[in-house]
Amino acid sequence: MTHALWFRHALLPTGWAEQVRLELAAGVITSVATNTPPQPNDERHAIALPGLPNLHSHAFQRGMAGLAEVRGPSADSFWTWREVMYRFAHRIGPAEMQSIAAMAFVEMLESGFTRVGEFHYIHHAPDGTPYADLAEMGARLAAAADETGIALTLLPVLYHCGGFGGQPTGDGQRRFVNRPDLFGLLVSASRRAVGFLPDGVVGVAPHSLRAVTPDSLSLAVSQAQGGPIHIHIAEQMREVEDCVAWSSQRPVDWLLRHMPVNDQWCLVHATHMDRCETQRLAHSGAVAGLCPITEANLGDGLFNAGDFLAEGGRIGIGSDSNVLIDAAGELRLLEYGQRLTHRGRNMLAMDKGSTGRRLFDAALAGGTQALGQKRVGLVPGAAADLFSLKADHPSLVARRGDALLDGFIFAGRSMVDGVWRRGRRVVSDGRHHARDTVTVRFAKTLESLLS
Ligand code: NGQ
Ligand code: ZN
Repeated sequence: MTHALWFRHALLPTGWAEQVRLELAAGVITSVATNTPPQPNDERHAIALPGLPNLHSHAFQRGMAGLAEVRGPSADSFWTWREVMYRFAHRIGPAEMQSIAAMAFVEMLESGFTRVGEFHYIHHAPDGTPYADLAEMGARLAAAADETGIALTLLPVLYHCGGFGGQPTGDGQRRFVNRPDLFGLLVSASRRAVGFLPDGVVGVAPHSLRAVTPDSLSLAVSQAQGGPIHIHIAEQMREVEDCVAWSSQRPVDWLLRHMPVNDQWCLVHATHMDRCETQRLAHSGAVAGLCPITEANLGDGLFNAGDFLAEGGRIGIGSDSNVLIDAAGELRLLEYGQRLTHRGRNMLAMDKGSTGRRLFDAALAGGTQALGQKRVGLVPGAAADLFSLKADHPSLVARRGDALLDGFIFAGRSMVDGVWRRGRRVVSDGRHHARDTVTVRFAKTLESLLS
């Protein structure tokens, strides 16, 4: 079936264009015409942007958003948050996983994300026994993606140590643990689980240098089969210190020396790097997966984005803990963190360029690479994954070109109008078509989990 979308303004890979007509067939863009009037049956909208990739999510954590903001008996930190998170993780069965993930995916689509990378590690039943289908929980993420329409890159996690140097895992980690030599079975089960989704991708995710050994890291990487390889790294100073104590090297330094880090890789957070690590990571071709809202919420520290981008580094954004799902908000906080530390403005823009445009372009390109997509954006051959903005929003009126992106990222809320995934409209007037049913089911799920 062929149909066409027409936009007054659209951001193409070549830049902003006017009166843009996209012809679609079977969910894919077949032609892009500019300076062309709409035809009688075309759907007409104001401003089109390519859908953004959300390169790092733990969907289940959406169910505990706002529930870890109470001070505990000792100094609160990332590590005390992790205890709260583990307790929550232990209550989630397959049905709860699907319900919570669907809620998170609805919100992602409503904010302009059209693909999500699920860094997925709750593999087994609460007592640690594998489900009959090793990838049962991953299959529930795939079902939630199918229900909501978001594109999925599933990243099954290898987790088998509780700290550097092969320390044993704790009881709170029993649902995550797999034998490294059997990790390939989980990856193939994950491929089967995702197989029915249009343009589903499977990669691998050694959880962190804390959770694997050098040998098992190599084993995990060998299962990637050309797909993406994601790892959490250097998020907290304690991890940096423990890594130095174990190897005399900082985490990113260690990884760059011991692994073939290239454009298949995504280093999530990479918050704590010295100058030399920053340069080497930038030159490796890997993506730094930044999650500014979660990194702020967890007290991680600030990524040195200015130096990293100046060295040609690639970045993308992720919603990670899903404490707040907001694509524009991630980009805004990324820039604001730099402004607050360096006491300047327009820190991440190119010379004389728009900050919003730089952030958007970087997150689109980096996220695309990190999630193993081949062709994205408003070009023939790409899936029709895009969103539109409300042209009558007070921060968008009377603007064109990059000023629209600056308005979207810095000056508004609820600006997303429509969202299309593989040409199918899943969000209208800012609301996902399944929002009501997904919300009702999510509320029931939380009633039982929190009671
Ligand atoms: C996670 N999240 O796997 O969900 C982690 C916490 C850990 C973030 N790092 C657990 N943001 O790193 O050990
Ligand atoms: Zn994470």
